[in-house]
Amino acid sequence: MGPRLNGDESSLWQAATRVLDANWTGIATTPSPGLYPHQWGWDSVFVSLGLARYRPERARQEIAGLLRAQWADGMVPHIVFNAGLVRQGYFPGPELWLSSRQPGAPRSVETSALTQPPLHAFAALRLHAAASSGGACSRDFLRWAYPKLAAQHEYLADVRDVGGEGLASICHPWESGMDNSPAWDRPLAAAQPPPTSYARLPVPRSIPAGVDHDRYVWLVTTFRDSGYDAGYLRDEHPFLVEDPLFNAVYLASTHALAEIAEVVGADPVPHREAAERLHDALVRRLWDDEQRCFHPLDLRTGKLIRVATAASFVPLLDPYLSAPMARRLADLMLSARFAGAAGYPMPTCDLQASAFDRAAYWRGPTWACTNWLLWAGALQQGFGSIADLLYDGTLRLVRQSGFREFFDPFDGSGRGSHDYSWTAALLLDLLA
Ligand code: 9WN
Repeated sequence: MGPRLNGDESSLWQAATRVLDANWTGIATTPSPGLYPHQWGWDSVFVSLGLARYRPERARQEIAGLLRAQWADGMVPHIVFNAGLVRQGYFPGPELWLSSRQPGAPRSVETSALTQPPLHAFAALRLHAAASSGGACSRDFLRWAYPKLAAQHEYLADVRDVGGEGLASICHPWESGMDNSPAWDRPLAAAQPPPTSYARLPVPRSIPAGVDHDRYVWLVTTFRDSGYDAGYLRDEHPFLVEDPLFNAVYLASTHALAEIAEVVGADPVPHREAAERLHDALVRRLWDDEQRCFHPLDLRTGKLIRVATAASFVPLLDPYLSAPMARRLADLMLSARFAGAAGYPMPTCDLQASAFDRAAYWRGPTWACTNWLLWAGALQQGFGSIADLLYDGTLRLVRQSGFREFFDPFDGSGRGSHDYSWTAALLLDLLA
């Protein structure tokens, strides 16, 4: 099974399916062999988009694994631990989160207590669309998933709308998916942990270590010590940000939820109304007219964080984004600040920002997942040539350097881990 491809594309296709098959544990697909041995939220969602193209049943299993780990309040966790692999040494493991002591956590698996960009409903609808003639299995799956996805969205609307204006806030850089984005430097620096109180394990990877990692862990322990309490989050937690990527994905998934509701015979209207409110709040709160792009809003200072990153453009996914705003985003994407000297789209940080670093994880390198979101956003806005740039650039990166975790935006060399699941999966989605 698979689309009609030329010789080169067909070998890429085969190689990508080998990566995904090798990273399948029997329960879920790990982001990368060795490095991340468990199931991750938005990784699995992206993986499901690739699996949908050749193993639709497993694509559904991938999303089901996340939804089965949902907490009683509707939160879908960003890590679902594989009990058989906890000794592989990923830090922080279940011992940090202590989910098994939380009354609202699932009993069957241990999980983290944070979430990640909620692309789940968007992906579930895409799986359905990719299923041959909308198949019965796929409709059954949507029937099973719909109440869980709706509960996930209710959680975001209730517990995470701390600003009270309709957007969901993230309470940790890990929730953004772009851990060490320069956008988090200021709010993270303002969160002052006590001296290190846990034993650091060596971190054998390119992720931020040292003081930033200490702060990441401390933010979790302080949230955990409150019993992961919504009131604590609202009134005391030091890191609380409304992020354009997270909220644009939330909005795209809310539209998808309305369509899923129609497929399963539920009422789509509340989801349509929610999407309208989200669109209004996104534009009202995160659009920066002076800088002509979206920026995160730090709820603890009440100020926009004015560093343009790949996240600034993800609201292109919004079907009701006004044409002038979409045009401004496109102009910035094509300007010297994002296209400039970079040979490959799309650097994760403004090339002219002092924080830009071509090698440093989410501070400059290009990633298949952000490219894919922007490709989907460009298609949504009818920006065919930008979509082509992202499509061709992403294929070129993989041809040149393989299924790497991320890539140098100037010369396309591969960085981080090899055989990365979302790079393989999103390539399949692009080729299909
Ligand atoms: C923390 C798995 C995850 C991705 C994130 C990426 C990185 C984890 C880490 O790896 O985050 O969740 O250990 O740094 O930043 O986007 O989901 O691939």
